[in-house]
Amino acid sequence: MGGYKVILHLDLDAFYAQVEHRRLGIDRSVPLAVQQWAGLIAVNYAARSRGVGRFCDIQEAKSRCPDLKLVHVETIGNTSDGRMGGVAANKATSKACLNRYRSASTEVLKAMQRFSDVLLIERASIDEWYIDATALVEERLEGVEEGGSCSLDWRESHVCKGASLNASLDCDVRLIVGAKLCKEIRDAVKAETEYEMSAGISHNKMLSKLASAMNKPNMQTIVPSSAVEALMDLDYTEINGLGGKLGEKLKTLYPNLKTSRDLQTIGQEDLARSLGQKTGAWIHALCRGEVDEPVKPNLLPKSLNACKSFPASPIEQVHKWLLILAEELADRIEQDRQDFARMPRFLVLHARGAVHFRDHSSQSPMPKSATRDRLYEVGLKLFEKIQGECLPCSRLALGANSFVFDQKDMKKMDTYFVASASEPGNSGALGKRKNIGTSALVEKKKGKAQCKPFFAPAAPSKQPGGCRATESEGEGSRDGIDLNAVDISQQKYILSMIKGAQGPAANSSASKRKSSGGQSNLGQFFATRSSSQDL
Ligand code: DCP
Repeated sequence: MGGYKVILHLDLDAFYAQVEHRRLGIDRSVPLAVQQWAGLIAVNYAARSRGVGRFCDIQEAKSRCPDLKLVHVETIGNTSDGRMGGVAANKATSKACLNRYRSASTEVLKAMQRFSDVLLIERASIDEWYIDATALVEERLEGVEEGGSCSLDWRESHVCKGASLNASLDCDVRLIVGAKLCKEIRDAVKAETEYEMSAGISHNKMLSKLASAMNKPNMQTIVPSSAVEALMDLDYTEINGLGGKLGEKLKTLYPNLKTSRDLQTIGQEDLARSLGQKTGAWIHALCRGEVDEPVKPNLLPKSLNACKSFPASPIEQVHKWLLILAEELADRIEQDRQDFARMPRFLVLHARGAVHFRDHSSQSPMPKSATRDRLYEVGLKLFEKIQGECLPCSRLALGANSFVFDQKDMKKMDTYFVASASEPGNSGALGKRKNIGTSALVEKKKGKAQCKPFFAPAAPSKQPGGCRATESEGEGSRDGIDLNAVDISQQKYILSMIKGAQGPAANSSASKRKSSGGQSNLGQFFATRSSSQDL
């Protein structure tokens, strides 16, 4: 790697609260919080300024802010006609459903992709994304060299406290251009979806993530390389990847060390001895702000899950929950099929026995038609296999995984890439992206001051500490779903498919899409497969 990457981290502000503001037409100045059972899971900034926080209980929140508007997350359960539907929030009989927020997240992604197909986007969670904007920044700078113009005005961004930008440094110029681009992306998202996001602009993912949280809400912050040394004096558990088990392990190993600067005093060999080569090298770089992890395009969930935790329950209750989960999963599989023209190959049931609190699972091929009733039928058989260890039961999850794309669609994808790669100026895998290395640009500007590029090892493939939880699944769990890293060609393909997607009003919820009967081209395409191709 050479030159200076420009990495953006975009994070929706008080995400679920914004979704509810838009859905219910409530002005943003009204203090609002989203509730799940007895807890608050999202608090808007108007409420935060009145002392309401996510960890307040409802009573305390109401006493601090009597005009607080509380909105419960959507809950689903069996209705009198035996179908799933919106029902009153009752933890004993209904479950939380996050479809609203998933749809909103997809809308934001689509808006970002419509902005430019040169951007490499990695979904970090339901409301945050990393974007590698290096190519687009270089393109803009090339335009300047060819006689065009490019604003070097960064007044719309904050600069990390205590730091300043130097427009004669190649690295800072790239961040300034990246910041302009970032503002344009945020404006495009706002115009299309009404949602506001904060953002961080820096040379790597960890720094841009730290930056995006510095001036919330609806602001963006640049962290230039000159700021890194001073910045890396923070509580190391605030760094993405060190907040979980790995952070705990570090605390046990080095009880006196508190900040990332403290961690810098440990030699790489010592870290490697205690934590293994890869993790040791990664932490050594991380605590210096120098980790260079690629932005990995990953638009597709690796699995779809519906889950519910409940008090220790006998088999009749388990069956009742299984039916609800089957309907939710069937809905998600159908939505996913419409969005991505793929079908899962396996159905997996996880159940937790209430005696030993151990999880057991059982899996089978996905039924040919993934309707609620078929998923329920197969789910019952899967539960039978493990019920000896799982009754009474306290948690149930029904999931779908191992996706296959429609064969014809894969062919379409090949054709798309051949065509795309042969367009003049295209570099093949990246389609329209011009093949401009940053080093070439640096070459041309030899006279200018240079600053240190970020060379460092990539993260260990599985970070023991795990990063911040991704998407809430079901009952407020923050375990999140694993995201499937897809290669550039798949990302490009998906991108080409969703480019023509409808605007926000048309796809603001799964149910709306259903009721309008509006299947995407891909949905129809997949639906017309011959039955021999069915799973
Ligand atoms: N969420 C949840 N359970 C939690 C925390 C969050 O269900 N324990 C949901 C609600 C949030 C969304 O995830 O709106 C995103 O979480 P963030 O931590 O990013 O927080 P917000 O987006 O709400 O606020 P901020 O502006 O501080 O990022």
